[in-house]
Amino acid sequence: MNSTLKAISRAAMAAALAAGGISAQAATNLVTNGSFSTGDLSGWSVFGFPNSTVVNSDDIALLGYNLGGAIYQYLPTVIGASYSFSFDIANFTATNRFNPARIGVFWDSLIPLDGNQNGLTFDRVTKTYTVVATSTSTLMGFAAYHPAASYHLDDVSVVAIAAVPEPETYAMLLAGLGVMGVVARRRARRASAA
Ligand SMILES: [Ca+2]
Repeated sequence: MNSTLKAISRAAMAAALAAGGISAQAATNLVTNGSFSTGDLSGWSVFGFPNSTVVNSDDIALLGYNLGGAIYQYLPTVIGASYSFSFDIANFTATNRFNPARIGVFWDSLIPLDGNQNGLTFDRVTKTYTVVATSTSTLMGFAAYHPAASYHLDDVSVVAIAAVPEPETYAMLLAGLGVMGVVARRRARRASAA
C-alpha cells in the first residue's frame, strides 16, 4: 500500500471512529429517572396539590392523581438542535376514559397532544414528537388534572437526533476522494513507466 492510500485509509478509519462516537453520544437520554425506576419522583420537580403525582409499585407515574399537578425537569440542550421526545401514556381507568380529563405536555411551551386529549385510550401508547431546542436549558414536563383518577406516564425520553451531513458535504467528500484516486493512479503509472 503506498503512502497516499495509507493516509486515505487512516482518514477513513478516523472518520468512522468519530461517527461512532457521535452516534453513541446521541443515544443518551437527557431525562433523569424518565422510567421512574427509583420508585419515586427523584430527578423531577413537582408542583400542584400535594401527592397529585405519585409513582406506583410498577414504577409508573400516576399523573394528576385526583387533583391537578405537574412534574418537570430542565434539560441541557443545544439551541437549534432537534430532539426526539417520547413517552408512554394511558388513561387510568376504562370507566373514566371519557371524563373531561386534561393533560398538557411541555417542551418550553405547551405541545398539544395529537388526537382528542379527552379520549386517550386505556391502553398504554407511545407518543413521539420531534422538537427543536430554543434555549440551552429546556423546560420539559407534564401537567394533568384528572377529576376521577389519573394518567399513567412512563419511559420519558429526550434523545438528540444526530445531525445528518448535507448532500453537498457527501458530494465534496466523494469528489475529493476521486481526485486523490486519480493522483494515486497517475503516480502509480509514472512509477511503472520509470
Ligand atoms: Ca417505569
